Amino acid sequence: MKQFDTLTLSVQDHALILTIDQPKSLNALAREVVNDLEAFLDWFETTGYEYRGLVITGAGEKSFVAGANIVQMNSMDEATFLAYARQMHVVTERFESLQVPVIAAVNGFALGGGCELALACDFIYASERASFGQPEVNLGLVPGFGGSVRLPQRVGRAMARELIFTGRRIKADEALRIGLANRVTAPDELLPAAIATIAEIAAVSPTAVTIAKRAMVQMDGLDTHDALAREADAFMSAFHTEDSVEGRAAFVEKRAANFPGK
Ligand code: CO8
Repeated sequence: MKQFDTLTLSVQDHALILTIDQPKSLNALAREVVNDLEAFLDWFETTGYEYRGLVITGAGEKSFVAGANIVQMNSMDEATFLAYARQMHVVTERFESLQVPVIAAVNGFALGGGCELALACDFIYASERASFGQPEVNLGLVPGFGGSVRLPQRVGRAMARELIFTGRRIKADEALRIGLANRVTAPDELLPAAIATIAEIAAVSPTAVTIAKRAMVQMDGLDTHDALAREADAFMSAFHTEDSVEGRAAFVEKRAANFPGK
């Protein structure tokens, strides 16, 4: 298994688990972490597709990711600061574009850049200990790793504005209520729940999941008419796959499908 200084990888069933492993700084996104996330994506995009899903979590019991590294930020010149933000834009877009589903398993603080990393995942499961927020306004800052864009997409314009303008931290139950998290679990059940969902996904057609994901990413921001045209393209490309031929034949023959994955 590939090794990184600030990340650890492990495998459970069909899931690859990526742990941001800097618990002393509550897994804040130091430049070294962001560089490792890029290197991880380089590796995963070329060799990782044997896994049917990726789970991102944070090391320790306290934090998922406590945001950008504020200490490092203070010593950055303007060009470096901008490069840091743009690098995380690229990283979050690459996570969003992976061919397999990505679940954020939020085990503790998901603040600022941590909430933004979770928002770049397909969906979020939260432990009862999780909390979320965009506290940048407390630092005289605004979200810089995509929160202004993805938080309204997830929870709606008005709720996103309230959270960003107040910098308020919300608990897991409220994150569930506003649609930020899909599910809340006991801390010990968090990873098993994410792994179980990836096992469910592993039982269906891999090509269909990839086509559905790609189409839904491309639809973000399109109007209904253009998005429906995109859905028709996606449907037709799925219809012609070997997985679809097998899936439809298996239904007619009343047997379980054995998807070839193409
Ligand atoms: N950066 C660096 N170090 C951090 C961070 C962080 N974001 N968060 C925590 N740490 C460090 C602390 O400094 C402390 O280190 P040390 O032990 O050496 O003093 C250690 O982690 C433990 O933290 P605390 O002692 O503060 O733990 P508490 O349990 O008392 O508090 C909190 C936990 C509430 C999470 C608190 O640490 C906190 O408020 N952290 C900052 C959260 C925050 O504001 N995050 C948003 C940052 S801004 C951002 O993410 C914007 C993204 C876009 C940037 C664009 C760049 C161009």
